[in-house]
Amino acid sequence: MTNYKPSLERLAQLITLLKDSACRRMTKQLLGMGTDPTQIMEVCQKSLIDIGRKYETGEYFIAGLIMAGDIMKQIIDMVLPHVKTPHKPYGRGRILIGTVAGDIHDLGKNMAGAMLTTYGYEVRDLGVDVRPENFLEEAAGFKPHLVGLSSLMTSGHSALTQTISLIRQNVRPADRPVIFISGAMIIESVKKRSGADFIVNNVAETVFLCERVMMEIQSKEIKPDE
Ligand code: B12
Repeated sequence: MTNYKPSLERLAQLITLLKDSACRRMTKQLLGMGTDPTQIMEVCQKSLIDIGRKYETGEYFIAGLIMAGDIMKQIIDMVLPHVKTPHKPYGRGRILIGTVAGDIHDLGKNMAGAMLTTYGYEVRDLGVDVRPENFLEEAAGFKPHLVGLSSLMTSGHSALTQTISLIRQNVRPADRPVIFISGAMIIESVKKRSGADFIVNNVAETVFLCERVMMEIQSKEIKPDE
């Protein structure tokens, strides 16, 4: 078998070809060379989008999606211990996450949740196929600073809207969390319609948004003469 030089491009090809053991080997080599773990995660995300297209065009079947999910999980498990946080987080932010009703995709959510935990956030993950009422119940009890809703299918957009309006209507304004949404089919018009505050497209953006929100909250809590 040809021996390729380890590279992110080659990893992307291997993921798209669903070569699981080669993916593990390549990830190990890349990490050994000091490759930034978030770059590896971005490659995974892009390759999974390609795999999704192959599924759409009939080149891959559902088994391909399942294998892709499995490869992705293995890579995430290898990569996470290598993530270094650049500084102390802005306070210990509380973040509630979950995949909306009718949707069982969880790789992106898990990856984002694990990354935020690594950054020092208190993450409560409600899992997949979460009904709007469950999000509300947890939002009322856990009092998160941020709520992250994952939805990968167009059919999940109404669940996003329902979840957000239920939280907005029932959580008192002082405890109002910042709500962000994420997933393959999320575009600006979905954000507008659902009433979400932000869209995030990848782990780096998610961490950046949470840091920004916590920094703003903290600066309001600290009085100028303290
Ligand atoms: C892997 C996969 C699966 C796996 C999921 C395994 C798992 N444990 O998650 C399995 C095989 C189970 C699956 C099933 C199905 N799938 Co699927 N799947 C995919 C695929 C290829 C990749 C998704 C993925 O994991 N991406 C990688 C992650 C890292 O990216 P991400 O989710 O976008 O997350 C990133 C950011 O958005 C952000 N983020 C994401 N979520 C969150 C959440 C929070 C809280 C935060 C903070 C951040 C954050 O951080 C992440 C990292 O950067 C996509 C293709 C695509 N374009 O996405 C199709 C795709 C989503 N699936 C699709 C479909 C149709 C299905 C099925 C209906 C197929 C079927 N006939 O049964 C079922 C749905 C079952 C259900 N009810 O949910 C369609 C949806 C199309 C549409 N218009 O709605 C897609 C787009 C494929 C396609 N192009 O047709 N699928």
